[in-house]
Amino acid sequence: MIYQSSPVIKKLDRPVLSYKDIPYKAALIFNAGVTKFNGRYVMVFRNDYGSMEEHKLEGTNIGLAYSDDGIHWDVQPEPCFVLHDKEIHRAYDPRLTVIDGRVYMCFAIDTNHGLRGGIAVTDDFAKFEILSMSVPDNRNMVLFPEIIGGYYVRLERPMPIYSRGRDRFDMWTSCSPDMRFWGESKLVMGVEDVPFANDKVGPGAPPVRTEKGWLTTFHAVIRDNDFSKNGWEPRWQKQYYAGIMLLDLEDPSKVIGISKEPLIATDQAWERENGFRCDVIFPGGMILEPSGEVKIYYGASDTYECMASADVNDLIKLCLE
Ligand code: BMA
Repeated sequence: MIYQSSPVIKKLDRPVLSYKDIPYKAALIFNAGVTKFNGRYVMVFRNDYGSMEEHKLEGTNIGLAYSDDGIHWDVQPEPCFVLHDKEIHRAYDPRLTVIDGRVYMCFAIDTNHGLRGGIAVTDDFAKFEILSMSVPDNRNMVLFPEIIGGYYVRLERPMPIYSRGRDRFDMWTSCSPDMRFWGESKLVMGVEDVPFANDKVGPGAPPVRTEKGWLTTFHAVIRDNDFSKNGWEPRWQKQYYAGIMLLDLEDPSKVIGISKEPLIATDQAWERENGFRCDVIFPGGMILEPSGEVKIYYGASDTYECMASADVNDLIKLCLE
């Protein structure tokens, strides 16, 4: 990768979850959502199942795991969420936010008529009620954990065609009185605002409240036509980094500060080698512990789920420098 992880980041010496930990058919385990619920850590993770050896994928489901420390995970015997019918191919990249004691899950959906973003609610991870599904060309939705100014608020990444044939996707907010009807959309951050992106920027993990503002990760993508084979596919020309930013507590469409350099890059062997798409960091979970430690969960190379930690004040400093 062009950049390295920030010195404030401490990575674990192994992924927190990989296909070897899954008691059912599994291959690529990544892009998980994580939260604390009823006294435990909960993770929902993307499982693109198939054969690691043959580099063949057959389908996608969303698995469930619990943990007492956020590091060692107890994977449940069955996937917890699958969407598949004549219209819908799959749901993936789940994000979790607890609001008023209920767990909301945002996810991306591939359909015959485009990519959509969905929101479901659950109280037990056994039954999910789908509350909304967007029109096509929007995804990477994450919900704020509080009602702000009377509304639920989400970050999202629509996929407009203004860039004429090239990806150039930016981060937006929308709000809703009921999780079903979404509007009042505002641009939060464009690709041009991030020094380590030339292709797209989008939400990462659901934001956490700090005294200085909403602290939130994002993904930032550099595309370079000179990059060639780097993973299972003949060509993979993008590098995905995690960045960190602060948003205004009362109006989260207002940016207070954005890190000038990436927060997390791939630098460990299991993040860089033999992955489906190497050089991809995709943050999806963030937990602020009472001690000030921030646990950040991210998919690495679209193959493993990993965790890193940092001190909340160091993260805030990176946004304000
Ligand atoms: C994005 C999404 C993510 C994935 C990333 C890198 O567009 O599909 O699920 O991690 O690409 O492949």
